Amino acid sequence: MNTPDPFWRNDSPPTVLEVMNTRIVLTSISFVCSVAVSAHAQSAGTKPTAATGRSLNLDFESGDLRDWNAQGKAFQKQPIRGDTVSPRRDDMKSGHQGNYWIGTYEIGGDDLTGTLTSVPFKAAQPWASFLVAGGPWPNTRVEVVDAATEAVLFKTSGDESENLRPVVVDLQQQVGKQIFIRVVDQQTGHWGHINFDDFKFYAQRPKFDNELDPAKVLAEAPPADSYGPRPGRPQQRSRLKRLG
Ligand SMILES: [Ca+2]
Repeated sequence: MNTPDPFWRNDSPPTVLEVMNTRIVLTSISFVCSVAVSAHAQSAGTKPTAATGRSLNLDFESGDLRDWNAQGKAFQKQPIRGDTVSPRRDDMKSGHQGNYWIGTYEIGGDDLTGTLTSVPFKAAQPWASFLVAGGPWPNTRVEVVDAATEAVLFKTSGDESENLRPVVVDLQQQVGKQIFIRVVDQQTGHWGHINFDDFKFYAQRPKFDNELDPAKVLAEAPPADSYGPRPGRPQQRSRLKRLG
């Protein structure tokens, strides 16, 4: 029994239906490829490097705090490995990059405080992003700082969620200058913690579906002396209660 040749090996010209089927297949392949390229472009970024060219540990994938200086108890035993959020509450997850991230609730709860400061590094590209979550307070924040003047170039708090979300940092005026990152947890009590991960550079402004707007977060932030839960938001469960 002979297997019929495909139309492109057949002497007879292809039918209209065969041509249409081929066009549909080719269009589908093209669409899938373009989506893949687009997704890659949005997720791609460049790791900051030391002067030697070594990639800095700004995503904590070394599993330790090399390239960072931790002050205070909030950053002891960091970084956190894996999603420790979803096992204790079913409405949130860590959303971290890779295997490790910073979450100052996860080890010692809300009442520990401290700062985590990166080594200085060159602003190699005009745009950056990092992942942030945690308390919405002025005292739970991440800063990008000018290393020469120590002026705070950018800051954002969390949005009272554990789900890490990307923020975009405009470094167009800082390209070539030395900067550093400071992760601040000076808040105790309700949502007194900060989550952070994965600082990267971009040549163009990156776009993220779940981007966090720092201006909106800061505008909504309550005064530093307010400790009450905010209406309409889920309350953070106490680890002590959970363990007890
Ligand atoms: Ca990470």
